[in-house]
Amino acid sequence: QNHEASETDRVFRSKLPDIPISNHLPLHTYCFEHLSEFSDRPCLIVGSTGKSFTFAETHLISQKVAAGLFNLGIRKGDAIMILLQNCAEFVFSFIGASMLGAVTTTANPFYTSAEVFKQFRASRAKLIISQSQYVDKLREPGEDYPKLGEDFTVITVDDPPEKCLHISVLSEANESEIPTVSIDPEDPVALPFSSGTTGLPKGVVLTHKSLITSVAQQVDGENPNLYLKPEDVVLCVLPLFHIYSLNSVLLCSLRVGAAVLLMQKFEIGSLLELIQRHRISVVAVVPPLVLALAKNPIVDKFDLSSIRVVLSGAAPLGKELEEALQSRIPQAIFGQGYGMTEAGPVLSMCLGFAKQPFPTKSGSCGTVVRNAELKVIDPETGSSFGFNQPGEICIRGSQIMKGYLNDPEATASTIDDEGWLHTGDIGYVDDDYEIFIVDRVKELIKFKGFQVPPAELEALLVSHPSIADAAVVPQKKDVAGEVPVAFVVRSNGFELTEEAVKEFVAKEVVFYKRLHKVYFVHAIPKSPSGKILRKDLRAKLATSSPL
Ligand code: 4UV
Repeated sequence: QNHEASETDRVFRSKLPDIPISNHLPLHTYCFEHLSEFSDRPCLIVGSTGKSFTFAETHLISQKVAAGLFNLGIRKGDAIMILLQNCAEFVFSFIGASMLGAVTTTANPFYTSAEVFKQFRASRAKLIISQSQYVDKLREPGEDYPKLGEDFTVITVDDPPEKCLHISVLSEANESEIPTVSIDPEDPVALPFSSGTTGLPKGVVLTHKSLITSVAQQVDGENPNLYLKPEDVVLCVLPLFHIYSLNSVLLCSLRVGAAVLLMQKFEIGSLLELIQRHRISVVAVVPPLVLALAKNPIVDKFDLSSIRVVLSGAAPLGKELEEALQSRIPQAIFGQGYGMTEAGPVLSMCLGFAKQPFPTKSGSCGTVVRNAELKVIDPETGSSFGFNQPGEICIRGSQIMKGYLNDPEATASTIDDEGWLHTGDIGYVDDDYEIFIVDRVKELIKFKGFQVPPAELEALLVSHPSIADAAVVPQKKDVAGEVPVAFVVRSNGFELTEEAVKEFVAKEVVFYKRLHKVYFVHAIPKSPSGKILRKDLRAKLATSSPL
C-alpha cells in the first residue's frame, strides 16, 4: 500500500538518506544473512555461566528447535508462547519458530496465572516454553481453563516437572526434518502484547517485514543510525520478552554479528562485573538503570572503559541523570531511542550512534529513523505542526505493526486511513530534527519502562463486590518514573480499606502493576460520553492533597 502525504502535512524525515531494505526476506534469513562472515564468532554469551554459542551454533540449534517444534505439531501460522527470563533458549525458540513460519508471543515470566492465561488464550498459543519454577502457575488456574499436558504442551529449559517436556526434544531434533515453508513478508512473526493508547493489552501483530524494516533502519546502510560491529559485546539485561530488547539488542546484534551478553536479571554488582570481564561495549538500558549506574558508589570500583555506547529508552530520561552518567563513563556516546511496541518498535534513535555521528543534545529522544515519516499533530484538529511545536507524534513506514490481533476497531483507532500510527505521545521536533517527548495523552502508565494498563486494573477493581467504580492514573515517582494509583468509589454501605483494595489487586497482577495508593471518592469524573477524565485526576494528584 502506497500512501501519499496530504499536501498540507509537515513531515519530518531522518538526516540520513533512505536505504534499500531486504524486507522481502523471512526474518531469520535476514538476521543470519551475513552468517558466513562471522560464523565462528561468539553470538550468545550466558552471563551466569560464561557458556557461549557461536553464530554457527546459534543458527544450527535454532534449526533443530524448528524441526523439534514441527515434530510436536507446530505448523506455519501457529503461535507459541515464550515465558522465560533472558537465556540462550529464548533466542533458539524465537528464531526456530520464525523458521517454521510460526509466531511467538512473549510474556513476562513474573506474570500471575491470570495474566499469562489471558495472553495465552488471546494468542491461541499451542505450546509454552518456560522454566520449571513458573510451571505451577500454568496448572489449572480454574475450571474452564486449558489443561497442561492435555490442551497444551509445556517445555522447560531445565528439569521438566510432571507432564512437561525437556527442551532437548527441540534442541536435539534433526535439523534436516525442517519442512520447506514459504513465508510471505506480511506473515506475522512476533506477537508482543501492548495496551497501546487505550484499553486492555492486545496482541500486536509484527510481521517479518516490520521487524526487518525496523532492524535495518537502525543498523543497515553505509552510515548506520546505530553503528554496531562484529567486535561489539552488547549487554542484554533488559527482558527479551519486551520488544525493546528483542529488537534493538537481539535482532540488531544478530544482523551485524555482534555478541549478545545475556543476563537473567539486573543486579548492579554482577552487571558491573560482567561489563569488566567481557569488555561490554554497548549497553542498552532504561532510566532506572541509568540511575543505578549514575549514583551507586560501587560503580567506581569497576573498569567501564570498554563501554562506547549507552542507549536508554522505554521511558523519559531526565537531562541531569543523563549528564551524571556521562561524567562517569566519559568515553561513551550517550543517547536515547524512542520506541512503541506498535511502531515496530523504533520511531527515533540518537544520531550520535551513527557511524559518522551527528552532534546531539541531551534530553532528546533522537531523530526519526530513516525510510520513515514522522509528523506532529494537533490532537484536536489533526493538522500538522512545524518545528518546536508540541503535539501528538505520528509515524508511518513499513516497520509499523500490521494491526492488533483480531481487533479491527482498535487497529482503526490507532492507524488512520493514510497509514499514520498515532502514538499518544506528546513531543516536538527541534530545528536540528531532534525529538523531545514532553507528555503522554494516552492512558498508559510506565513503571520502570514496563507497561501498566489502567483499563486492566480498573476492570479488576470493579469486579470487587464492594467497589462501584474506579479509575487508575499514573503518579510521578523517583526511581520507577510512574506508579499506578487508584480513585475508588465504594458500593453503598460497604466498608473497604485502602489495604484491602491494594491486597486484592496485588494477588492478581505482576509486581509492577500493584497500586501504590488508593483514594476513596464519591464519584469518578467522566465526560458526557462516559469517558474517565484522566487529565482531571492527574491534575488532582499533582496538588499536595488530591482529595
Ligand atoms: O510499547 P512500549 O512498552 O514500547 C517501548 C519501546 C521502547 C524502545 C526504546 C528504544 C529502542 O531502541 C527500542 O527498540 C524500543 O517502550 O511503550 C511505548 C511508550 O513508552 C514511552 C512512550 O510513551 C511510548 O509510547 N517511551 C518509549 N521510549 C521513550 C518513551 C523515551 N525514550 N522517552 C520517553 N518515553
